[in-house]
Amino acid sequence: MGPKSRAGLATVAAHMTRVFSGIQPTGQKHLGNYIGAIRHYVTDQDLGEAFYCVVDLHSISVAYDRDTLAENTLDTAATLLAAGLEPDRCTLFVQSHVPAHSEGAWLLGAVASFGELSRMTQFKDKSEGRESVSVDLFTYPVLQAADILLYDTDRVPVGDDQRQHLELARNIAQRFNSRYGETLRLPEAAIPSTGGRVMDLQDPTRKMSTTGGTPGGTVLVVDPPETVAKKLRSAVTDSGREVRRGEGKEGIANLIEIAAVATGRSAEEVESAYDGAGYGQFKTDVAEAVVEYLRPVRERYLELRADPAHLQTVLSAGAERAREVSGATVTLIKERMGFVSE
Ligand code: AQP
Repeated sequence: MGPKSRAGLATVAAHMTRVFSGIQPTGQKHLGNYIGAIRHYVTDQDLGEAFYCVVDLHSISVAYDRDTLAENTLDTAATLLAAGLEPDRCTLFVQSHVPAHSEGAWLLGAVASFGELSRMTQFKDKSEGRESVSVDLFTYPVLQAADILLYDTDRVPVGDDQRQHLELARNIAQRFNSRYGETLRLPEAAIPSTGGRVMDLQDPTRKMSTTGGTPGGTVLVVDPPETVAKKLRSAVTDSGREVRRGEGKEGIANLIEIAAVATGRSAEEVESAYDGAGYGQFKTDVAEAVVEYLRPVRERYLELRADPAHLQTVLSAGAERAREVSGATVTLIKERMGFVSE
């Protein structure tokens, strides 16, 4: 977007690198969320201006429990703060507190096609075999595009499973710009090369997941240390002995990547360190490394969770800043689309 297209919008006139990512309040977050996304939110806080959103509107696209939605939202916000997000270095907010997201989704829906939404693999996976599928599940990627595009986002730290949705957000922005004039910035997905897709420990052919994973194969960020260790020690591997990635070794490859992240090494360094060591020792060491990796996050999480008033204060300040930025973009989008101004 050229600077001219933003003339008059003081809040976004001086563009600095914008980071945006969203995370669902679907219960406790898991090690995949942490390694694939959350830890990058923390490092990306200082790239420019970062916005992180607990996407509660997304979470109602599948069956959910209204009695736990609010608490789960606070749990997720507390997990992000416990991981190292700092309210004076980033904007943390709840999606439903910022109406521009829903409005933006409706407006951008005008340039999204039924055909492209039908091709989204997440929609296919989550709707398959269900008798009733919500409209929100189908239009989920348009809301996600609005989330991202309303913040003039350059960079979106996400796990590998979000690649297709990010591509769609770029296509929507491109189509909008060619139809209505240069308006929306094209975001880039920032997907980690190690840990971008953490696999389920009991079924390493599928990703660790909140809704589709096995309980024993899903390590929660706030699991007690003994539970974390047990889940990792019982991870399914194969009948071989070599701590190497390769054909038919999905379980070991997954543990190698997890170990690499937890100990700050490359996957190759982990492989060399365990040359000839066998799986037993390796699994014990990975379990210990992950326990230590998550320990400070869990401790801080428990402190934060004991102070809901503090969480609410952080989230209301975040929503205020988010409303300012996203509201300006919605105003511009409407102007470009030809709506009468107030
Ligand atoms: N297994 C994973 N490995 C790496 N990254 C992952 N992410 C999710 N699973 C993995 C990334 O975590 C961020 C938040 O995802 P979300 O908002 O979709 O949260 P969720 O619903 O709890 O995540 P799941 O487990 O993916 O839920 P399901 O499978 O039930 O929909 C995103 O950046 C995502 O890429």
